Amino acid sequence: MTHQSHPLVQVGEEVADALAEGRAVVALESTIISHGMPYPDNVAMAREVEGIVRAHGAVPATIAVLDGVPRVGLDEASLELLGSDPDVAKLSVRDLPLVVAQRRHGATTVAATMRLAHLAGIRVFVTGGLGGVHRGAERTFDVSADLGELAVTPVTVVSAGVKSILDIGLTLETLETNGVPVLVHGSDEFPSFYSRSSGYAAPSRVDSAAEVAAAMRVADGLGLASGMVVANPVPETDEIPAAEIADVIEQALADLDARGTTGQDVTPYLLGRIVELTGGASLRTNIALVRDNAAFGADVAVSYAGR
Ligand code: PSU
Ligand code: MN
Repeated sequence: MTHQSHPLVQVGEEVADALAEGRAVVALESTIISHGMPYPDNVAMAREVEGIVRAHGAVPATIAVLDGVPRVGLDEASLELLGSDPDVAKLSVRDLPLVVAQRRHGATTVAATMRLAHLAGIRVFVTGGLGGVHRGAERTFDVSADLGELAVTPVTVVSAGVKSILDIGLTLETLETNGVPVLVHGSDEFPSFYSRSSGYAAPSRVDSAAEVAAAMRVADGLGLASGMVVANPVPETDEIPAAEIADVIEQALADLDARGTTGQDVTPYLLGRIVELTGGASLRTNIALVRDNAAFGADVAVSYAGR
């Protein structure tokens, strides 16, 4: 059975019950499954992350559009479909109207997942990496819709920061302009996904899930429209040092240029190319950091729910 908190959004029963009782719920995105990792590691990751969220006392709510229905909370068969069907579209906010109207499948990006999570009443969302301002954006204008969504939707997004396929400095500036708090967990440096360092200082630092939840409550009290970025650096044992990944990223960007790939295909191409160039090492790091984010994000959701 499913529930409808919004006429267009179907919330699974377990998630709906948890929300109705004020228990902790963690939203999870699906572009990371369909367009961020290869099959079958992607499906295994999606299942495992749901388990970690549960082990930390929260209910997982993976979000996607299936047959044109925005769904919050998916079963195993849906995760398998998202991970293996090549016809699943990458779906950002601007794609929602047509994909829903045409009754197609879509895997939601950070931006679209935030929007649907908010419609369902979910406050905490865990992912791997955020989209941001691409390198060379002064030429291409390629700025992820994730940043626009963070400006207008009050959902806390836990990630391992921003990959250096992006311009990290310009991404942080844009978040500041848009009034989005950026809290780094347990570090004075903003992390760059594969690496704990980025060369950019943490805009602010927290050392516990309770501190994040306290900031969220104040944001609620002030009626802030924006979301919040929580950057959780990859565990030391899993990181690829910045100096090591830098050449790989330069190569991936050069290959992107040579192919002339633009638009929504840019990020999936770069993620896939980096996995190839590192012989799978980047995928292991990617999975490890999502696990760690799921644990911390669930702790944040539990702390926030226990207010
Ligand atoms: N960054 C990653 N892994 C990802 C993505 C970004 O390290 O899987 C995905 C997320 O779904 C994010 C989207 O919202 O890519 C951003 O795409 P774009 O740059 O086209 O906005
Ligand atoms: Mn883009």
